[in-house]
Amino acid sequence: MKLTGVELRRISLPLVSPFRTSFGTETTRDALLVRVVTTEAEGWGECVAMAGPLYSSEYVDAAADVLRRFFVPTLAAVDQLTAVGVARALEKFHGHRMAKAALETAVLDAELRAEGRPLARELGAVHDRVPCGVSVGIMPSIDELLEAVGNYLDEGYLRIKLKIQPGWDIEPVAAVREHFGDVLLQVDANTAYAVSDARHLARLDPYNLLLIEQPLDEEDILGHAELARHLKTPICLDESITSARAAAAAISLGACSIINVKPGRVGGYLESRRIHDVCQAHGIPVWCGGMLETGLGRAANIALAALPGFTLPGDTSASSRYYQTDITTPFTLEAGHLPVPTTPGIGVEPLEPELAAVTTHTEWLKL
Ligand code: NPG
Repeated sequence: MKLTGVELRRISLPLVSPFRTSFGTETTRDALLVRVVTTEAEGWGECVAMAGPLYSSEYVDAAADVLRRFFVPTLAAVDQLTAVGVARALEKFHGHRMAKAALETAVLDAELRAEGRPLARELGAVHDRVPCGVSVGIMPSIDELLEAVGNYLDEGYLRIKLKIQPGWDIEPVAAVREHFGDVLLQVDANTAYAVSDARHLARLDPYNLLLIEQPLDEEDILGHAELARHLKTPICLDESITSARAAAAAISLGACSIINVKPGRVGGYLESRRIHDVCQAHGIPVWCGGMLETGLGRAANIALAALPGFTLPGDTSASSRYYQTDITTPFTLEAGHLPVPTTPGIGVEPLEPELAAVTTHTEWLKL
């Protein structure tokens, strides 16, 4: 397979409701899609970088720039291009994992389409549907939070994740527990706390949470290990886990007992599978995170979430949780689950009119 052209497409989709976290409020998803054209087939990838470097150091304009200036020209020079060869070809470039993931996914999609193989089969999926959770942002009031959680539970979501930050933590958790009984519940701090908050965070212990996600800074592995000694609530890492090597180190240092796998954060689906394998070998449960993906990214995430070690519901919600109109055939929840795509590649394609309606810029990279 040889790369013959690459399209970078910027899209802007309004969210059905604002999504507030400790690092900011999103009202629109400005995403970057990558379409590769090869001698064998075409493929799509979605870059999950956000508009600003607030969740991590990556941001969407930088992703487009590094793809255009470095990654695409490097891949264009590879004669026998394969999906597994993408990471090797781009290894000399440091970081930019979200950009690498988008490009690798597009090449993987093209390769699997050419061979007629679905991504789920390729990764080693064992389920044909996956259980879904939903991530609930920081709300203006407890009443609004309870209303939002109630609506999601009515829709069938099997697990609730609450975003927390100092000043919005014990009270919302207590309110949701009191109101909705023993629903599967977890919290996500997105690095908003310090080790010195250990005693405060231990006040979450009585609420029987599945996990607390990324309480401390992404580089503070030892801090998480220290915090784990003070909390009964299991610690899950997200931002800190950028590779299978990072996962192995965090596990052996006792920094986490659960890991959130986000393909964009770790450089793609192939590295995600390696993290899954490392975790499975250590008896560490994993679950699939989300970054407000469109149907394109969602389809591939669902394939990953169907691997055997993904034993907790993921942030793999239905299209309607994010967007009025998705750019693919919408994913709809059935009894709290989403179906794993079964057709070749990532198993979905953008719908032309829907994609055109949200496209803000298209750039064709000549090779
Ligand atoms: O359902 O896609 C989703 C959102 C899940 O909470 C979610 N994502 O920190 O995990 C996170 C958070 C996020 C959203 C991170 C957007 C970065 C960008």
